[in-house]
Formats: sequence, C-alpha cells, structure tokens
Amino acid sequence: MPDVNPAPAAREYDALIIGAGFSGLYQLLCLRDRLGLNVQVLEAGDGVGGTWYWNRYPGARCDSESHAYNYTFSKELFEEWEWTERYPDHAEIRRYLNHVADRFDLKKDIRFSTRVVGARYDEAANRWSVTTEAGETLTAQFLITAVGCLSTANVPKFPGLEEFGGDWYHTGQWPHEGVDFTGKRVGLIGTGSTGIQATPVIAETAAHLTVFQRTANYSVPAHNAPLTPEFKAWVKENHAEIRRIMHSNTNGQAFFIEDRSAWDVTPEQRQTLYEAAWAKGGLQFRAVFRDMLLDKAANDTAAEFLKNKIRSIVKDPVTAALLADIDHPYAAKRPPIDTDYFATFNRENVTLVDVRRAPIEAITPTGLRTRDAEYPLDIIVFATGYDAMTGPLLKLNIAGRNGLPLAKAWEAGPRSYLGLQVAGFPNLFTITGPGSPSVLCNMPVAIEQHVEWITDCIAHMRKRELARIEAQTDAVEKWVEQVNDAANATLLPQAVSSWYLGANVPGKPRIFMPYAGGMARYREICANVAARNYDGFALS
Ligand code: N01
Repeated sequence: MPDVNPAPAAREYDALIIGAGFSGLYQLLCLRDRLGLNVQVLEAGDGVGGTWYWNRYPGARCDSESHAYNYTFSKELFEEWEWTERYPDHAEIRRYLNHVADRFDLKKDIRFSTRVVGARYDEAANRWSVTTEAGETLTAQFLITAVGCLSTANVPKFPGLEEFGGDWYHTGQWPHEGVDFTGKRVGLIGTGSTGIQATPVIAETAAHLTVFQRTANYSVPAHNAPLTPEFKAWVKENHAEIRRIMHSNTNGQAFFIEDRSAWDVTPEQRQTLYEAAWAKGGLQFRAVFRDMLLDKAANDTAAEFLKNKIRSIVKDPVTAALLADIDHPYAAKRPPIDTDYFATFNRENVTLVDVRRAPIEAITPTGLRTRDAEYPLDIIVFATGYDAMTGPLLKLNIAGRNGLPLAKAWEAGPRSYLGLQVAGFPNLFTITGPGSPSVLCNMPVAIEQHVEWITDCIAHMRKRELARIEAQTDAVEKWVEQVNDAANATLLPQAVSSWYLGANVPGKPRIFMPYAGGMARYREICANVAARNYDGFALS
C-alpha cells in the first residue's frame, strides 16, 4: 500500500526538506519536535526510505553491519528495534525507516510522490521558493537537501539503447515488483559494490549471465548470517558503548581501526591476521592495519592477499587472472563485500567479459556489442553506479543569490564549507554534501551529526533573532584546500577511476569530493566552528 499523501495546510514553511530517507526523516523530527518549526518534507517516492526506497535490486543489502546501521539518537528506538541478519537487506531497512516514521508520527509532514524540479532564493524576502514537478510552489526560510549521495543513476550513453528489444534496468531504479530472470540471457555491466552483490543472485536463476567488467575489483566475504539471540541481547545491553565507538572513530563503524602498522609484524603474522579478517568478513578487513590506506607498500600486502584469494577460488585461470588484474590499491575505491561473488564465476552459466580491453561499442536490438564480439541478451542490468554526491544536488536546479545556478557555481567541481553550505546560497543546508565525510563514513552516523549541527545552528539563529546564514567565500576556499589535503594524505586519489573523484561520469570535473580526514576529526571541526560563533559563516 503506498503511503497516503497528506493534504497540505499551507504553502509557506519555516523549513522545507527534500528527501525522506535517513537524513530527511531525522531532520524533520529535529526541526519539528525539538525546535517547533513548521516543516514539510518533499519526497519523490511514494514511501520513506530514500536510497533504500529505490534500491531493490537482487542482493541489495547494506555493507555496514545492522547494529551500526541505525539512528543512535534514541536509546528507546535503538533497544526496541531488532535486526534479523548481520547485514540488513533493502526490505528490512525500509521496514526500519517506516517504523521510525510511524513511531515519531513523521508521515503527516511528508508529501510523497512530489518531485522537486527547482529551487530559487529570493534575496528581498530571504526565502526559498521550491517548485515541484506538478507545478506547485512552496516557500520557506530554510531549505535543506536530504537527497543522499548516491541517488542519481549513471546510465552510460551507449548508442542503440533505445532500440534494444529486451528489457533493461539500472540497479538504483529497480522495479518494485522485481524482475524474473528465469531462463533469460542476462548481461550485467559493472563490478562495483552493486554488481558484486547482484551477480551471484542473478546467476541462480538466469539461463546465462554475462558480466561485463571494465575495472576489476577486490571483495571480501560478507559472511552474512541470521543474528543469534545472544548477539541481539549483547547489542541491546551495549547501546551506549556501541554508540560511543561509532561516534569516536574515523569511519562511524562499530569497530576500531587497529593501532598497528603492517610493518609491526612479520610476514607470517600478517598472513595470519589477514586470514582471520577474511574469515570474519566484512568491511572490517580494512581495519587490520592503521596504515593500509596511507602507505602503498602496506596496502600492497593486503592487495596481494586478496588477489591470491581470487586466484584460489576461481577455477578457470583466464577468468581468475582477469578478476585479479586490479589496478588500484585496496579500499582506494569503496571496498565491496560479497556473498559468493568470485565462486559464481565457477558456474557454467556465468561468463566474464573484459570491456577494458574491448570496450562496449553499442547496445543492439538483440544484445550488446563490444569491439570484439556480439552478445545476444534478453535483459541488461546496469550496475553502473551514480553521478555521486553532486548529481542529486544539481538535479534540483537550485539558484542562489542573484539567480546564480548551483551548476554554474560548481562548474569546476563542488565547493562548499564543511560540506554543509555553499557561498551564495544563504539558508541552504546540504546534508552529507560534497566536502563532508559522508560516503567515507557509515552513513547514519554522518547524517546524525549533520542534522544535529544544522538543528543547533537554526536554534542559535532563532534565539538571537538572526534570519540568514551564509558560508563565506574565504572559508570555502580554505575548506576546499583542507578536503584536498586530507585526500592527498591517503591512497584514495590513486584509484583514478573512482566515483569519489567523479571519474565514472564522462565530463564530470575530477575533484576528490568527500572529506577524508575522518569522521571524529570532522565532528570536532564542526563543533569548534559552532563554538566560535559559527566562524566562517556570515550571520545577519
Ligand atoms: O557503482 P560503482 P555501484 N562501461 O560506481 C562500471 C554504494 N553501495 O552502484 O570502475 C563499462 O562503484 C564501473 O567501471 P569503472 C557504495 O558506496 C552501497 O556498484 O568505472 N563499465 C564500475 O565497475 C558504492 O561504492 C551499498 O571502470 C562501466 C561499475 O560500473 C556505491 O554505492 C551497496 C561503465 C560502477 O560501480 C556505488 O556502487 C551497493 C561503462 N561505460 C552500493 N560505466 C551498501 O552497502 C560504469 N561502469 C549500502
């Protein structure tokens, strides 16, 4: 049953929030219930969930462990919700977010099936005018984007797609009724986290699955399993400690990165530690050594271990070599975790095709053509990722002071102060915007910090009868420098095809977008800015 659209009582609000995922729901709760503001959320989907509303592809599951993938602001909420598996799947995350929305009576202030197509700042009135696809205009003093970082699908512009006689889907816009692959010849393009999750599941029912790989990728087993009653009880008893760890470490996860260098141990000990981390599974593999993302030689030890695992799992040596031919340091691209990804290539109905050597040239009426061969297909799955971080914001057609389009302000790449505000766009806050840790962190933790900072900031303004806040240009310049320095201190920019750099979208400026200095450090910086009377922002 779709959620019912509440009839709007008024078109003028204190704050408008775009998006009803993790960010939008919590921002609504904070502004409405803590500050007493008149708030409306505008959501394109017909239910809550944001990214998880759209991502329903086979195998879609969160890579953060369930006990770390929730809000931490309410002890009661944390204790009453019980996850069923080590990693929650997309449907369970939607159930959780619906539970949150119902528990805090949020849906009455969300307009579903309402897509925002424009937003314009009116300087004289100090208000934002937001236009919807249906042609309605709503206004508010504050505009808050809660549109996520990975919500604008990237479908490569292969010639011929319109003439394809079969069905095609992007993983981020998956049909709610699912797709039946039984007996079909399926082509899947992309070997990022999504393609790696979907491949084994699609292979189970497809007549044949052809995976088109442009960049080979590392992956570590997820070892997903139902949670035991003991673990569930442990989580409830340790809410405060789990929260403390998530809030005090660099990545917002419920585990720490080990405080030892890869060179503190012998090669044999390293192997044993990697084996143990492989057996444990999950994103924690990154946490074995503190210098894994800082020292290329240290990273090489992990990379070699993982490439050897691929070679030992995949039986056909040519396929194994292609899968292990990885060109970037481990975890310099977002590291995937999987359930039987590499073993899937041992199935008779699965083929790997190298589209780096022989790129895809066209989609044909009956399949896909690379430089070398033609592949007849019934279904094409685009696991080709997103126009990350900037895409969801630019799609909103935001215009700031003097009608300046955000697209123009960010022509050479995104520039923000703390990932929270853009100079020239007063009273616009961007939750997990470019320049914030966001995608390098467990998202709910990054989101809660942003939402609470924005809420405190608006409370501060109300108390002092201030009407406008705007990032100052020099603060933006300095922050952009800090974001670049933080990235350059790591191996992250070495993955030249990474979406962190915008490299996956042709023509997109190559700028390392998220802040790589760590969530704990970032939290401290934001708190200090607020304590110094919102240093770097102009308030009036
Ligand atoms: O997208 P990606 P994704 N021809 O951009 C290939 C999050 N996530 O949807 O690397 C051929 O990583 C592209 O090749 P290349 C997570 O943060 C989270 O998989 O550009 N291939 C690449 O292999 C993740 O990082 C969860 O050379 C083309 C793939 O498509 C982010 O979402 C689960 C191509 C795209 O990989 C994005 O992951 C899943 C072309 N023209 C995802 N264009 C959670 O756990 C692109 N590719 C929460």
